[in-house]
Amino acid sequence: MTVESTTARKPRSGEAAQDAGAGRKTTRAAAATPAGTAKTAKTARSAKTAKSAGTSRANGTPGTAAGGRTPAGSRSRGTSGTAGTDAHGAAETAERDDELVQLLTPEGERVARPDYDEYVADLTPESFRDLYRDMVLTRRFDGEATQLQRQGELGLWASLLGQEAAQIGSGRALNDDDYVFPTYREHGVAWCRGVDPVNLLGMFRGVNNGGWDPNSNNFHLYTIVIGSQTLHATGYAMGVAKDGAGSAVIAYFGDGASSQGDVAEAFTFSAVYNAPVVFFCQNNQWAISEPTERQTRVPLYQRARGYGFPGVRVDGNDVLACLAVTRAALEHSRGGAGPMLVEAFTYRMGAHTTSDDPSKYRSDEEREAWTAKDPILRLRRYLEREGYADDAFFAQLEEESEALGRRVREAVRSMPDPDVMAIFDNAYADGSSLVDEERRAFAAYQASFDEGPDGSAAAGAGAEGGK
Ligand SMILES: Cc1ncc(C[n+]2csc(CCOP(=O)(O)OP(=O)(O)O)c2C)c(N)n1
Repeated sequence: MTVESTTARKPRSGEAAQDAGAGRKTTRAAAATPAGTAKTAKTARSAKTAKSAGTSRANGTPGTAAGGRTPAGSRSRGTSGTAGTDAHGAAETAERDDELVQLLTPEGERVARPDYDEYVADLTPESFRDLYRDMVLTRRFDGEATQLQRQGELGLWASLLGQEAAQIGSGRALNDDDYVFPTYREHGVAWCRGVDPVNLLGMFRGVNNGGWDPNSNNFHLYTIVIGSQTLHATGYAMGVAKDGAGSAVIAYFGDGASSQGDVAEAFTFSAVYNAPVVFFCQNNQWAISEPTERQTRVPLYQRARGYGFPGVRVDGNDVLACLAVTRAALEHSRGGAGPMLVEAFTYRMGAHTTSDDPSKYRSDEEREAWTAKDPILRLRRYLEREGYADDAFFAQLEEESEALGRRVREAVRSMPDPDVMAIFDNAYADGSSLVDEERRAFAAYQASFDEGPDGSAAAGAGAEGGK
């Protein structure tokens, strides 16, 4: 296998980082430092130093604990869960993990991380409010979709409840020209990319196969086959590198998907081809009913090392840490240093999908413990502690949230049914005689609903016949 050149491409000068505010970009060094981060900003290195520090550690790992401080509240590092153990050990493992990057505690206190602080030193009080707003509206949209499924308006819904920080933090770390390959649960990332949430629902209602143009927002269509999008992302990133585009690609996947062969292949290829791809694993600890510790003997982020690229574990319920770590990882990949794995350690508070019942395999205590670490509550506590948001802000956001809910409900109920024959038109770009035959057979089958057994028009077969 040929290994492509590993010469590091210099980051573009004046490289802009996307601000937490929708669609805006700010040059990180030029942005104001919020009061809340003033003390940590003192330790921030210059942008140039920060960039090299972010990528030049012995193992090339941006900001792993090698040079960083132990996050407050973390305990000494334990051994990893062993496959097949009886207790749900994965959660324990992360809680004891010194390498978990955390910038905000569950109580909303800012924790200093000299190796990552500079990546969020540009955030203003407004940026923090924007991150909060993103998470609240995403949760509202998600809750609305769950209710719509319960009312029979959607066939299925995969809720992101509890994963808002991982998605908004990473989504807001992206530049406009980066490209995203999601799974089926990335509603918060879609929000950050400017995809209209209503468009996410068409596939779940069964009226289309996607609902948005991937190239309009650099956000690929949802992928149901778990893990396969990591290969698509790798191939795309290899193309990006060949084009010298200077952007990065990010592939989202879950802890369960990390057991798929596709993910292993994506890791191998991206490493040897030095592809600018960030693998963002949301470890929500359950692959439907299968807990993480039945799938791995080591924390997932450590797997990257075996493939020859860095991995880092971030507190996935801490939006600030997710933003910082993803920015660092994207800079690493854009800078020509190859792939990187980010494991966002989080928790799926709801069911896997609306057709799942987690009470069959998961304890109430576990969910309650994670409810206390709610990502939205955590940022709200920080906003209040720092005086970044007042009652008027929260009230206005509540109104905005209600309006979004109304818009989503109305839009879903008025989605037109698709033409049932359209599926045949979308099978091949240039058509196929076999599909033509199937189209004819299906049309005849549809028509049979309008006829009685003897071929005469069936009583009561009206306009709805065949639908
Ligand atoms: C290749 C493949 N095998 C099995 C499935 C069925 N399946 C759908 S979701 C899922 C679990 C995925 O868990 P994880 O990757 O942790 O992501 P999560 O849904 O928890 O976000 C499985 C096995 C599938 N969609 N694709």
